[in-house]
Amino acid sequence: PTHQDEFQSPSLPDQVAAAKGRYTEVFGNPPHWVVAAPGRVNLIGEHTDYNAGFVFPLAIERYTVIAAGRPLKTAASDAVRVHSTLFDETAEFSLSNLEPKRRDWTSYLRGAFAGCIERGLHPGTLDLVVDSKVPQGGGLSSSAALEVATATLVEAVTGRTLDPVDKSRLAQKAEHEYAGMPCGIMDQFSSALGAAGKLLLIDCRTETAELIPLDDPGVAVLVINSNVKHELTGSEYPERRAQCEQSAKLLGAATLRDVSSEQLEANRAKLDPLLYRRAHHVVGEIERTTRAAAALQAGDWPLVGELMYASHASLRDDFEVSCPELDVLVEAAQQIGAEGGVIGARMTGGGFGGCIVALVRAGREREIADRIGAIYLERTGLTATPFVTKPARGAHIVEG
Ligand code: GAF
Repeated sequence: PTHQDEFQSPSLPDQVAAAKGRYTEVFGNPPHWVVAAPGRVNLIGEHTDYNAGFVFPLAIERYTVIAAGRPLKTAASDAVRVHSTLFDETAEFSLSNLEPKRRDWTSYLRGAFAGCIERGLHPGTLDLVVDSKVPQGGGLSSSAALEVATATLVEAVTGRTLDPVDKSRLAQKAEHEYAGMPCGIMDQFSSALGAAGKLLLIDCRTETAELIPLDDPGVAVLVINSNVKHELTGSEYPERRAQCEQSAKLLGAATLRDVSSEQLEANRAKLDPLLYRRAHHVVGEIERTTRAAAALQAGDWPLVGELMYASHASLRDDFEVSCPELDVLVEAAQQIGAEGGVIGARMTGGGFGGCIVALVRAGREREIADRIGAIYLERTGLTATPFVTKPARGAHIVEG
């Protein structure tokens, strides 16, 4: 089985040892620095970040690790060689010509290096090995993990420290300009600022977060990958973003964060039915997110569950970013229900495939995952990949 089939969290020390081993094989000497940055799963608050709203994610115990060192032979002072264990290939680029328009897997690295250099942190020539346990295309922010890991590596190499919020902005800009994806701040922020045992209630207007413990020993986080990624043109995300901005404008507000449910209803006539549904999702989702954070802190699990299911329904019906496979997974979870140990479930991330996140009763994770997997297989013919995680530590320097 590949790492994507691991139900429990993979060991970070083992991953670090493997990445170092690979570095030595590929480049002929051991690495000097090792850094790690996690993926994330969002508990609730979807498509709210670019509307200046709230999101409520946790970093997951699945890391992108970079091992790095200086080249053995004197290379050009700006040359970077990077070996990917996923693609089993080594690419090269120059720090003096980072080429924002070239789109390939090195975009995330090139974009993050550019942001660091802009801030006066120049790492100089490097050899790198990148190894990731964050499933690709699963909506768990594998790209943010790579951007944030790269910026963290530059901190290690230069001995300087970036403000972590600025680091997430730099990584977000890499995603915009080098990967061509106009994302919000959630994914990079979660990877940079994640904390063990804590959820992050991020206010995307002020770019500040409240750390909220997930410390009920009776509750566990279960993530289930649908293993589908719908091949869309890629225009859906920017299109949703534009529709949100358009609705805010028609409502006379700077952002949808500034619109309450009451205001939206009172001004419904100003929006066509499609824009109304988009705005209805965002305005409702921002409210659900702060309510869910309060309910979680109060240990009101039935309410947290109800808000998660409502979030899913809203993403499916009003925002239209779910897909049949995600709907089947959430329906299966809901069918098993509280009696079967499921607190709540919803799609997580941008949508159109990827994962669902469920809160379940601790001790029943495997049994619940198996039951959902069986229903999923029966209804779609597909195999889902489940795993459990606790909120994980954010990006950090491991060695060097
Ligand atoms: C993607 C984006 F990158 C995030 O910024 C966020 O908008 C999310 O989709 C939807 O909540 O992960």
